[in-house]
Amino acid sequence: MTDKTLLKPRTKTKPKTERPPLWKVILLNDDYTPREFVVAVLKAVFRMNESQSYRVMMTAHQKGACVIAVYTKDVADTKAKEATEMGKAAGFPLYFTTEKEE
Ligand code: TYC
Repeated sequence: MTDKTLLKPRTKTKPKTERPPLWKVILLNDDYTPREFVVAVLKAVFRMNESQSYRVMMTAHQKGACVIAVYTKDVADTKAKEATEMGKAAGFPLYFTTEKEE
């Protein structure tokens, strides 16, 4: 083997790994769902602690909506549906939606 061969620059570049697009789960305010119930759903479905879920609930309460977290589309859809169903099962209009993150 010659030196020339050994000194040949490496031109191979590492291909960038594509990241999947992320989807936001958004909590919408309503006038009927009790605050404690919203907090309980956030804890159960989104694995938040008491203070995190209280802050998210109050933000939605005061501003109309609050982004909870971002996930891949499947996970975001499943969690939004599951959380909305918990409200529905208890007779509340609690609503969670999803939106693609740009
Ligand atoms: N606005 C509700 C009330 O006053 C509480 C609430 C907060 C409901 C956030 C939904 O996303 C929500 N009882």
